[in-house]
Amino acid sequence: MNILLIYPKFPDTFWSFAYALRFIGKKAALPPLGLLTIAAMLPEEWAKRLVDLNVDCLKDKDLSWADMAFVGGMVIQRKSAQQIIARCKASGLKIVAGGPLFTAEPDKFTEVDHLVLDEAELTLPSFLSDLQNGCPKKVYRAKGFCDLYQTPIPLWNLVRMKRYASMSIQFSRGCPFNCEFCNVTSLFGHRSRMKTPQQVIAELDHIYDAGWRSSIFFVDDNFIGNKEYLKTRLLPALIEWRKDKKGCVFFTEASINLADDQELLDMMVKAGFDSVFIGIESPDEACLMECHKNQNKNRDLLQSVKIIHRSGLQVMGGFIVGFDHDTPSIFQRQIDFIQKSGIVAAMVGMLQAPPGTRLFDRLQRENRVVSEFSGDNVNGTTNIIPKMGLERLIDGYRSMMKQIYSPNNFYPRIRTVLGELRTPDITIPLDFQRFLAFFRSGFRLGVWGKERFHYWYLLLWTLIHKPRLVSLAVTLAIYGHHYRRICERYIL
Ligand code: B12
Repeated sequence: MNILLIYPKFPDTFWSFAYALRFIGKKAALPPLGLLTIAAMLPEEWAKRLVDLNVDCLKDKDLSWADMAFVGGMVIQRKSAQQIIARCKASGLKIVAGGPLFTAEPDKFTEVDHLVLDEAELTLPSFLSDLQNGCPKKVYRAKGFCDLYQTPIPLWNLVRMKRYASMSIQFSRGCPFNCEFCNVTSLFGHRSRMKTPQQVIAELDHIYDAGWRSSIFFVDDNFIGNKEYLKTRLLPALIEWRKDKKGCVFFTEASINLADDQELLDMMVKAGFDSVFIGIESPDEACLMECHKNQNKNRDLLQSVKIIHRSGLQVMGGFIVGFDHDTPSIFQRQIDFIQKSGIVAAMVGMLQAPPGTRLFDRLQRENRVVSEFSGDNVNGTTNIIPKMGLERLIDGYRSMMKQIYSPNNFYPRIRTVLGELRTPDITIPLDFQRFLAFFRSGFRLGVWGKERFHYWYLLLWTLIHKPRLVSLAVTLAIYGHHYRRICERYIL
């Protein structure tokens, strides 16, 4: 059997980092970990090829080589997935599809031969055995969630690592919290299901042995879902692992209660983590109450961010406007919070209701869900009727985006975070690509860019105050360029 694994193209969005990747000569941010994991679950004797449309083209000769196509992806890749399916159909190829897009919208893909949905650890074995017996079904669904002990090491040899900015590893799935707008608990459950430290180390060894020294994303829904296990099992193993290793800086996603545990923060930094994405959502207590973001309530959110920065982790933050309790003053309050926090990568979205969330159910009961969920919560659209009125929300959102990414606000935030961050001991070795990125940014931002004054002032400031963070300063300046371009093209 020849299996072609195909990953659809992402549109340009805040998260694609398309405009930033050009500086470092990379084509995509991350490899398709879901498909690589699936590949490892298929019979060893089957030949496998991966075509990730974010770094490759899908050629006719790939299609004619294959006996079957396996397609994965998320809702935001819907359009590209539909095109891939049409091409596979036209060349008479049987299609197996799974992953978040198809699990969320199976009814929209009637032309797919086999929809192997939910977690593949639970559904793929039945499909494979039915296939062997000559009676594969159209749809495979699972009840409940799998045990991650069964998850194999992704087939990393299918990927050309050099084309990506980061590699990825999944330690856990699920989140103990229950935010109203988030679909993580319905997709992955309330309990954090974890791999053993041995599994994680084996995955890291594969990536390291393939020559990778740059960043690695722990793609967990909430990395600190089980703090005890982290402190006693995983982090000690990671600290031990990196003793004889170079580079490989980690980043992940976690909840704000990370700030309450200094021991955990110190261990994460020692293990090589340098940044963390956190859902801050809103500085307004009534909004946090409304969306059941209990972990963010009754705390000084600014102070929590500062604690994390001072411990050595840069905070990237998610923010939402358009809650029922939001009044027009929210936009300025969010801007003030973001500026004071020094959160450079501030991903601000308008409240959206993804199907499967409690928010979706509530707003549907109130007849306030008006269109399909776009799959992207940072694109200046929403599928709901906001209480403050759609026009007012869009206007406020646009003006907020314009302000937070304008060089006048963006560059001071970089200086705030650099000033607060504890200088890391573990860094990515400087390679030719990153060296080149420095010159490209000097030219693009420092000569051509409207921000040229801010750019050189930042470099000078960093050289004086935090010389070991110059490379981070350049990286953050490049992010700013990406955010501004996306804003200009799609939001403003
Ligand atoms: C890493 C990640 C990203 C990376 C993408 C990297 C990449 N190249 O894929 C980044 C950071 C760029 C990203 C961005 C976004 N993401 Co994202 N992301 C994740 C995250 C945290 C991990 C994905 C992962 O690697 N999982 C590990 C693998 C092993 O799991 P998996 O992919 O689900 O695969 C399993 C099954 O789904 C299945 N499977 C997968 N593929 C296939 C294929 C076949 C044929 C079969 C049979 C089975 C199968 O088997 C696997 C093993 O069980 C998930 C949350 C999560 N826990 O999965 C969200 C998630 C996928 N992201 C999501 C979203 C919404 C986004 C954004 C749109 C965010 C936003 N701002 O709105 C952006 C859009 C991206 C863009 N470029 O514009 C949603 C998708 C929802 C959906 N139904 O589509 C998720 C589920 C998070 C959530 N809470 O809802 N994301």
